[in-house]
Amino acid sequence: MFWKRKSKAVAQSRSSFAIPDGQRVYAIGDIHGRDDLFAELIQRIRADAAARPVGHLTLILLGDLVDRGPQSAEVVERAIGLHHEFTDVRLLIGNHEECFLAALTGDVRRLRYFMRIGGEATVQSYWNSDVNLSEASFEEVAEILPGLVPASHVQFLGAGEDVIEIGDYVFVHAGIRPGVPLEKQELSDLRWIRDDFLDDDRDHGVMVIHGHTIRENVDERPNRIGIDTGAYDSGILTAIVLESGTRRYLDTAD
Ligand SMILES: [Mn+2]
Repeated sequence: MFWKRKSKAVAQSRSSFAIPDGQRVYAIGDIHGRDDLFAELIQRIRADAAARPVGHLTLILLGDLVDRGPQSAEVVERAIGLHHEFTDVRLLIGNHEECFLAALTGDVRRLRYFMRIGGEATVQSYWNSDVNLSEASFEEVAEILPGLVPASHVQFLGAGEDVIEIGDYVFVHAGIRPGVPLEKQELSDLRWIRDDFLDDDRDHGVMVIHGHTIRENVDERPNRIGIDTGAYDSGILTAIVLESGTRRYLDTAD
């Protein structure tokens, strides 16, 4: 009779993996310098949390806050401030944080590599110097950059974790080496692994939530869920929401 706008249903799937009752986890994928999307997704999480009060809320950043997008410094600043609003904020160190921190040691070779994989945008976002960045040599950037990045940012990123376990879920930046116990995983795998993890369909005993590898849509498999939807380029930043045995997603689309 009346035209009725179809309300956006909250797709929620039940699974055999669960987190303890009374808790909710929001885990956010690779942000890569898109503070606009980060702010938007936090707003959606804020609204979601207000509409559905819960005993304990954990907010996890899956890593790769910096590089590629234009606002890396702003993203890190926003991430640091989240604890004012959310009591339990946890950060995983991504491969891009690893390279950023390495570049801040003044090592020219590491700076060069960092800038090659997307760090140039990060350097730009922190660059507040009389020296013109486009005319600066790698040696000059390696020397100047450490003085331009606030100590609070270095400390925050450096204090990130490598593995987070909650209930039947494990959160890592890139993935895990299949068949290797969690406590024996190598940092290079946790932060960098791709096909050896992505193509492996064995049961890990836990559900692995990861970022790092871009897919157009959430990549839901029986043993892992990838939520890096390529925000810096696609404009879609995704969060997975876990509660008891259910999971759903929030993103910055439409
Ligand atoms: Mn990434």
